[in-house]
Amino acid sequence: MRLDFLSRGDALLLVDVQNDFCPGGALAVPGGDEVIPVLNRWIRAAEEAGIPVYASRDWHPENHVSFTGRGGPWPPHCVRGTRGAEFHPGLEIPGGLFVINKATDPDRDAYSAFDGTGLAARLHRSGVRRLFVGGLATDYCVKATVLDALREGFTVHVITDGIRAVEVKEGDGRRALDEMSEAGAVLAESP
Ligand code: VGL
Ligand code: ZN
Repeated sequence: MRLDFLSRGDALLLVDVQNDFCPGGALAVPGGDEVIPVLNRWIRAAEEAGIPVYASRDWHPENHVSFTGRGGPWPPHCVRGTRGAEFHPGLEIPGGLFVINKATDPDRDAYSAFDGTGLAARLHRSGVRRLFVGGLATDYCVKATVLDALREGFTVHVITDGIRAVEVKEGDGRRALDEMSEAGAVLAESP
């Protein structure tokens, strides 16, 4: 794949490509693992272009407020230090990957990779202006991350073949794409 439009000031941001969001995981996103070969091509392209790769992970304590046991909407998932919280083993993690742990506070959920992580400052400081975003899930953490990135002033490209939706309600994925597009994100399939 030719991705030679990647250049200085760009970064790849992978959202929550973790075992628990893939088939067999605690909060499996339908077809979640299908993003992996797509995102691996982007990782290789980023390495070739010399642009940084960031990867967020949902990193909950075991008593997290989003879990059903505490009245939250989700089954326990991505408990820090467990296999479910690890990046999917098929993801070809590059050397020098920047890892962002999020939703680590037991009493507060955080869908966006920018929420409470210091990511925006880090990206600005590194001279990043444009983000290419893929991962899981379209209608939760990808959407929240993309909307925050736009608010923070980044140009944002959503890799539409590198995301999958939970679809608690049918159409949630489509609606999330519309929302991201209306907010100013560029939606584009991998070339
Ligand atoms: C996510 C539900 C709960 C996500 C995280 O990464 O999209 N979804 N926690
Ligand atoms: Zn979560």
